[in-house]
Amino acid sequence: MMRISTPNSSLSLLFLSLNLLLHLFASCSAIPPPLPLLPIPSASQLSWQLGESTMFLHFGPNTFTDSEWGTGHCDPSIFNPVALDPKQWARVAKDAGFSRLIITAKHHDGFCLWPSSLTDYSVRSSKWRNGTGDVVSEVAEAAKEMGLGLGLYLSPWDRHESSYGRTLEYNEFFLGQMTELLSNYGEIKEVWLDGAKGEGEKDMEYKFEEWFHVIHQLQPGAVIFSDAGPDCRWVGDEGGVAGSTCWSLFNASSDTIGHTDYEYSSGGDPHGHDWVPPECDVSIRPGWFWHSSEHPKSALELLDIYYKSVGRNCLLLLNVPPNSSGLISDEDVQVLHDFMKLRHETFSLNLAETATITASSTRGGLNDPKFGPSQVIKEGIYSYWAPEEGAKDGWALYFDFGRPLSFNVLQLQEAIHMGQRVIKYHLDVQKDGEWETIVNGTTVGYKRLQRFQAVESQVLRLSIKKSRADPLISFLGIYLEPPPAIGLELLNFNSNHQARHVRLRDWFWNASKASF
Ligand code: FUL
Repeated sequence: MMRISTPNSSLSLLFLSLNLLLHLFASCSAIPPPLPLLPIPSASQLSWQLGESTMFLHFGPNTFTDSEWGTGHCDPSIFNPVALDPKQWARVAKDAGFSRLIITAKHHDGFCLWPSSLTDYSVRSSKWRNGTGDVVSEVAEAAKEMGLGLGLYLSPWDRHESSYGRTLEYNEFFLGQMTELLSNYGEIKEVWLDGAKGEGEKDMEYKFEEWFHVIHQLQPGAVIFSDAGPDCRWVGDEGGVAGSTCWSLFNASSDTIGHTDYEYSSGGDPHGHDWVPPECDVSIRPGWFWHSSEHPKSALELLDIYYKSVGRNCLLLLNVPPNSSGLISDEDVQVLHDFMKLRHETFSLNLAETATITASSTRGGLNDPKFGPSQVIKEGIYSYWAPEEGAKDGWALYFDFGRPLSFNVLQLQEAIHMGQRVIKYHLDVQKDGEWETIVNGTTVGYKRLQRFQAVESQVLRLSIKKSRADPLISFLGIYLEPPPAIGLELLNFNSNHQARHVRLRDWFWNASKASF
């Protein structure tokens, strides 16, 4: 009996252990990420957005003629930046946190900053380096050295070229110039195309579709900017301000280049079928080109623009025009330095980092840290908190700082590689055991920044009320923006100036609160 039963019981023991192993294996195996929600960004759109800000460089004959829209008929010999130093431009950009540079290879006047073989209206006909120079090449080299991406603006409107107005001929000319630029200067990260055209200009059709295909063929990693995409869109104003609700979703076919619908562009479209995130272009100075009589905005103004562009799911394209010597002026460099400092003062300490974080539910349960609530304090979009699939009891994250803390800035980010989802949320503090809402918000997208009156609290709740699908929150930051930081410009000013700047500071402080 014993001999017979032994193999049987060892067999059942084996089955039992196998079963247990299988069970253990099943409960240990990781849960996969949820499905993305279309549309989602392409790899080049993602790297563009993660870069956050690009320095725009308007430079050309206008820099020397004190004009904004050159006629296209000024003598090319006027272009002579004797101290031209694109390495200085790239250094300034790098120090100020920009990830890319975009140079006006050709503005509306038609003058080319590279020696194009298709026209003689270029650096080749200028006095600069006796016609042997190439600004685009120097910028490309400087950007590469500094680890910055390079973008090019090639204006469709050309006031010099005689074929302008004859559709076929001009489109061939334009695409020929584009091909030169995209073939000879290494990797190009962005091609910038606008729809500007002066009143009474010759009527002609730009073959945008053909241009877009050739650009993507020659530079597969480049994003194309225009009023309506295909890869990123104009936000609709030149003040650097996006709508406070701002979707990367968009219907590119609903917009026409040169005829932007401001409401549609600044807010995007929650039902859009295309991923076309917005870009906010704005100049540090009143004009796009450098003029000796103009001065840069203050660091405070730039900070406000930053909150309303990068902080509203956009890329900030800040124009810093080199002067007629070929350098970025000291006063612009100083403002950019202060702007960087202001951001650093606020964003270098995330108060949420040491908090105890819990969530209404977690995908895969609490034993799987991959989608757990603590993911939201890791920088970047690729680690994120995901709620349990189809959770019925709402979506919320709770933070306990362990002691009361003061704060006045919220940063939220979504895992946008999985699609833009959040439609409505609020941030609450606990007062005497009751929740009190301090911030209401709509879209998040790549990054949402919100300033509010400073509050003190030990406990916080982020409640997501509406979302296109399970919200995937990749980052939550809680900061204290020190009001006196805004007084940076007080340094080195006499008392009259000080009074003006204190007033300015208070105005900004109040205005920025009022706008949320
Ligand atoms: C516009 C142009 O007309 C301005 O001169 C400037 O280049 C701005 C960035 O784009 O369309």
